[in-house]
Amino acid sequence: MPFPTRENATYYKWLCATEQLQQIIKVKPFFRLSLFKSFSKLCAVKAYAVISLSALLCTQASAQKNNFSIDRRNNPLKDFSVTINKESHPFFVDIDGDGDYDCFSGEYTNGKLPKIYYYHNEGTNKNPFFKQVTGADNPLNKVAANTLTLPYFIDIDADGDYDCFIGEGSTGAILYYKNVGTATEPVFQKQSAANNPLSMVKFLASGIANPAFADLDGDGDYDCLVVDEDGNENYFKNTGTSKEPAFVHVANSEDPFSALTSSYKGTYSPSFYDWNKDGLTDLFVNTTYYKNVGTVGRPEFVVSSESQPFFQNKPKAEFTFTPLRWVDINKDGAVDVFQGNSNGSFVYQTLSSSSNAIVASPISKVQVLPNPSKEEFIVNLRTANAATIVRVTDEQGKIITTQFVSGNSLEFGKEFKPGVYFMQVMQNNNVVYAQKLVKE
Ligand SMILES: [Ca+2]
Ligand SMILES: [Ca+2]
Ligand SMILES: [Ca+2]
Ligand SMILES: [Ca+2]
Repeated sequence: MPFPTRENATYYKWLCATEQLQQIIKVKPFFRLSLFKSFSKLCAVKAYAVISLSALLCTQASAQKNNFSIDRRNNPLKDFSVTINKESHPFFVDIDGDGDYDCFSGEYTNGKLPKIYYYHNEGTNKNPFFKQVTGADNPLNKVAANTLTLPYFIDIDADGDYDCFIGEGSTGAILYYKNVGTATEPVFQKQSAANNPLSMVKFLASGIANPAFADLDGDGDYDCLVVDEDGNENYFKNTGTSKEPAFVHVANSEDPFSALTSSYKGTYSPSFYDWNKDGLTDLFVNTTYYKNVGTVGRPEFVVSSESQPFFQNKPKAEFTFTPLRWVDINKDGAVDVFQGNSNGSFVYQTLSSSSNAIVASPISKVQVLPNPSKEEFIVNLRTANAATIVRVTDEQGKIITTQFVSGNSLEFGKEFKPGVYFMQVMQNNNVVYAQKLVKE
């Protein structure tokens, strides 16, 4: 029997067995069942209950383990480094829509023209196997940028394919390469300033623009944080729509990053990831964890030691821009992190426990079936009330759907693209349950 977790079959067998027993009791008096049937039903419930309870306890206990360690042996990019051998800047995205992460990397070239490297995943989402693709088969082969490339992929115009922003060195600008191809066959086209929603970013004095995107105000479009080389954190709020972004530099009390500004020079690299799975995206600056203690519409980031993750790799040198790249590269349910490195290689860190499972305030009466799903997800909520909301975000925290639950169950997700999603059940603006969903 596989080791049971909340997300595998055993747990649901228990739920199903309990359900069946309740149905049987409801529709006919229990004594009418044969002695054998009653006994076997009770045994099934008991067995799965014991297994599931221990699974829950194990999950809870192992979720306390927050140590990442460098895993050289299983590093799927261990054989690669950027050619210039200075500062790799990886980003993971399923650029060909086949369900596994592919990797692009920028580099630092100290004056020469930096490239974007493409490592195509020819393995699977469970067994990644990267192969470098060069020449015209690399969709970002023709990128022209100054001295440093920091690629960041996001579907900024909500047309179903990933577009690419590139933080550039020297000018401190952000270039925009729109994907004019498709979700399976990308074609990137550099956009003029007039068509680049972040053309106002020009940190000339600093010479670096290091972007990270997340929906920070919960209105369904991506907002952007850009950190410059001096450690200034600049908030660009998206005042447009998910299809037509319009970024506005916000530097007043509405800026959730104003208190985090630091004059420390060098290695400030932001990434967003909902580490504690409470439905609010958290911020990492390099490896420092800033927990989001705000609300969906108004984030507030504070340094937190509660459930803080620890990393083995820390940026060593100044001027090394190594944001954490959060991906579950082998779909084992635990998030992995990649970072660039000052020698051009890629650092891979995994959780020492394989269960960064989603256990934020678990309530026992939520059931999602099937998961993984090829079609829709059905969530059963026996504690739903009029104010129960199911919200689904993508891995970058962008809200994909928000739905009120009428009755005790809800069907959604048929139109989701293959990938990983997070479902949050919210009551009175609090996340009362969170679970990872996998669409196949
Ligand atoms: Ca892929
Ligand atoms: Ca797009
Ligand atoms: Ca937004
Ligand atoms: Ca969070």
